[in-house]
Amino acid sequence: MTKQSDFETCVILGLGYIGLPTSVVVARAGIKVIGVDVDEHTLEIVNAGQCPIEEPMLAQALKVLVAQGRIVAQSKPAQGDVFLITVPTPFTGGYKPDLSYVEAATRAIAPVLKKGNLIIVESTIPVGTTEQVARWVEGLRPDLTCARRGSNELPDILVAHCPERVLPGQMLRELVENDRIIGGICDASGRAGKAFYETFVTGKCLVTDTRTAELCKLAENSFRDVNIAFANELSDVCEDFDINVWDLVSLANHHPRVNILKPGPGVGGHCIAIDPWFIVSSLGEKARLIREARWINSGRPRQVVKKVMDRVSAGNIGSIGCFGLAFKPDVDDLRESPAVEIVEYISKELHLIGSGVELCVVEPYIKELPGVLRGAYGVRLVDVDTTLACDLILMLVDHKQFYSISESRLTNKVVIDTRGVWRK
Ligand code: SAJ
Repeated sequence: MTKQSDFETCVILGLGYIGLPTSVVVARAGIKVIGVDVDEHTLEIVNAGQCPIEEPMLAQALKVLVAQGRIVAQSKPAQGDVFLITVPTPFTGGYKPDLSYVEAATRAIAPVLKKGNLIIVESTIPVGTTEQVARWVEGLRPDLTCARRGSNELPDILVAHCPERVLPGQMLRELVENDRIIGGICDASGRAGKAFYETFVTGKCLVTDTRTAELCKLAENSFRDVNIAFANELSDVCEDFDINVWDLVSLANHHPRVNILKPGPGVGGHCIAIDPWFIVSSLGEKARLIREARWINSGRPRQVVKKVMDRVSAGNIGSIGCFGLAFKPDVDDLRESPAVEIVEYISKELHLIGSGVELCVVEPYIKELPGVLRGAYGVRLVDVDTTLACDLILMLVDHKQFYSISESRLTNKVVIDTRGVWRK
């Protein structure tokens, strides 16, 4: 199993934002990919050579590989050499990780596992989860020995964790070029994982134990969250001193060892807004800074709503034009998007006061409003010109095309720019 040529078939569980692009880079390395998903619609779309998500170059690549029979999508796993688990790990009400998708994926592959197989969990998971996966496999397949932490014996089933670390918008490149951290439950699992990733990764494949690999991923995203929280706190400080935060950050970043991130309306997406909780929920008091950063960032949307509503209460606002709904620039992804939360709450507040104020939204990456905004009070999905005709302009997502809007079109408007596009 540790020879590259032994990886003939890779079964990928979860054909989402990570599973699909990963299928492409694995198939391009000459490994047959069996993609598995519980969603019938996703299976139909993929098998028709289409792509259910927006990601540069992905649709073309998928079309070719599906047509060549190098990627097939199906509802149940088949036998293979390596099994990649790329399912979501959301959190439940009390910020506790929901591992039910990882457990369901493990249950789904258990019947087809055979001696020599390698299971790799790519989903972001709390520390200790990869060992839990191995224990689930042991329970489901008592006829096979499974990797154990600290054991030197070669088990029938190898288990590793290799967290995905790609940035939406540049996934196909980053999946190949980024360094990978591979945590093996035992040495043989780590070696096998490294051999697998070396079939398509040009970056370094660094081997460690599973717990270190798990925390490494959580630490990376918490690092970014804490640093964004610092920028957000600075923007509040600047406001009190009547200082332009964008100028301040840009000047401070001329220091060779300072790199302050950008303040904004909050932190969205399916990673940074969630992963830090996987540390906090395990350790509570020991992770105070990480928890505080989460509170700062998750409180940002409400601050923006308050600013807007204060301005509405001051009078003369008949319409609000919101720029962007995506969780970050130049993507169509609305998951955990602060912009969506902000529009939703402004709409609720406007409804409460029965204001009659219109809420125009322009989001070039979507064709219809997300469910939570469909039918919401005053909300309409419109074009740039209609949005610019509003009395209050609210910049929420700094998509490239918004930068070309001339500031002269904002004359006599009230402008709240949460992304520093117009820097005023
Ligand atoms: N944001 C700011 N200010 C900034 C940078 C980002 O407010 O200076 C906001 C964005 O607008 C967005 C959120 O933070 O709402 C997250 O965006 P992001 O670009 O920082 O990160 P993601 O969620 O797209 O991807 C992150 C990446 N992790 C790190 O940069 C450490 C990516 O490499 C991971 O693979 C991904 O999480 C993941 O899947 O975990």
